[in-house]
Amino acid sequence: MAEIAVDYDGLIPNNVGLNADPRLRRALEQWHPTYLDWWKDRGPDGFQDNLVYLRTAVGVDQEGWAKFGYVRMPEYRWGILLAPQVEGRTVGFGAHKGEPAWQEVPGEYRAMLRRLVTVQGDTEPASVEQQRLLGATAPSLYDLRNLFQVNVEEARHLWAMVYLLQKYFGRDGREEAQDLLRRRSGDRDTPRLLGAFNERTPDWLAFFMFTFFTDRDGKMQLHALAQSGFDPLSRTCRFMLTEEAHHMFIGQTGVGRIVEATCAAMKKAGIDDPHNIARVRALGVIDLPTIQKRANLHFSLTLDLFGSELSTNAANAFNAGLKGRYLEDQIDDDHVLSGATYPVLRLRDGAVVREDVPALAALNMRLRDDYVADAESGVERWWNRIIERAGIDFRIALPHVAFNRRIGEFASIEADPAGNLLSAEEWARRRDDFLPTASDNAFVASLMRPERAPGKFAAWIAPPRTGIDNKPGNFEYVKLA
Ligand code: BYC
Repeated sequence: MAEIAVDYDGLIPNNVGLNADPRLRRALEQWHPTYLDWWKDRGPDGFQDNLVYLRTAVGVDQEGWAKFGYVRMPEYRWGILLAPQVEGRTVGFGAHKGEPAWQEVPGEYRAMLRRLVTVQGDTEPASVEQQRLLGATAPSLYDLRNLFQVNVEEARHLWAMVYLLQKYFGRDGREEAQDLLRRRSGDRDTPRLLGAFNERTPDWLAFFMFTFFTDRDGKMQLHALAQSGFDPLSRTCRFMLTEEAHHMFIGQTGVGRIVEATCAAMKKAGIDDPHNIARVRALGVIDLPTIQKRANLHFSLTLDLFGSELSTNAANAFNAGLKGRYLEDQIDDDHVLSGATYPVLRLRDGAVVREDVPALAALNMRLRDDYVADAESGVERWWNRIIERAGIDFRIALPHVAFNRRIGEFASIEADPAGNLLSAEEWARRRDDFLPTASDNAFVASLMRPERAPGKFAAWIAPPRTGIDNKPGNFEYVKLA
């Protein structure tokens, strides 16, 4: 099948042939004004009239898919872009393995597929809402621009899911698309669908932790959906992953730069003990134990996004060929998993034990294990290496999966970061050693003052190694005038 070239001229840039599909175009054009109202109301607070140096997707080739330039955010070209169709692609796993990939929704799986697309779609605007107040306290123009880049691209990911809903799910798809703009992160009556997307992102440390940990869940889930036998979903997610990589880069370098500023200030002041929190804070940088507590919080909140240890939803989605495993097409097995088992951590008689369970039921945990390995390697390579190089005796470590959980097996118990089970009293007594306290958060908040001169950075965060699009250090990423 010939590829449809990217149409960049119309209201909605796309490579899905929107001009030849008037019904879909009308549905999207009707959705657009409500979307813009949502963006103005719940998107970044302020800065809507400022020129921001953003990248915009203009193609789907590996090379040269984006261009950089100054745009006002409401004028950003949110487009619908799918990765190129793979000739002769087949369903790669489950009961339909080997059959041609679906170009239309398979009737028997309609509800399940709509649910997956809706849940994925719901997270995208949720994250924009969570981050909407951060612009006021950006530690530099570089960071301000990165925040807005993440925001416009998460909003484009909303467009990507809305396209699928409106193109393939008729009337109820259009209703779901409206509801995606109606729910609100943290709202008591109409909250977002998944727990972590109703939490606050109150400061820049939270933003960087979120983009490191929670966007990485996005990466894993998008990879699993990119394996889908429903080809339009697969192609959509493959292109979204191209953008997602930069969001995680912002998180890992963001926390890395905070760690770097802390280590440099400690060395300069001759402080060897990272646990001397009062002295470190007096230098105007964030102490490493507080960074560890924030990592404990964001990691455990994000683990909840993988669902329960044993899940029939996950087994059904796999059997149906709708949601695969991470890098399914590179795994060497039968891709059906009928007799296979997988080891899962469970709670048995008050103890955490590893138990072999049917692999189909354990797919959420398999994806979560891949996630944990990916996050762990990021922590080592980006954060701990910086601390090590500074010669400071401290390591950031990810907590045990039983720590601070609200979903699944461990929601009913308390555990310390090493995975030792604690009584409710002991948890209450020691909680503040593990998770950020009100006074930790107040200290971080006290540092959040905007730095708006080009090339200048707040003292608690080091400048990046290189600029965006190779721009020089004093580049004006956001024109504030
Ligand atoms: N909060 O069978 P179970 C991203 C519900 S992030 C509330 O274990 P399942 C991004 C569950 O819905 C990636 N409810 O779960 C990142 C189910 O309800 P029903 C987003 C929860 O279905 C940063 C029941 O509990 N994409 O892209 O196997 C910025 C039983 O659960 C939660 C996806 O998640 C929770 N945490 O797995 C921007 C992919 N967990 O059906 C964007 C699409 C579970 O009984 N979603 N429940 O009413 C999915 O694949 C699955 O829905 C989940 C849950 C993995 C989320």
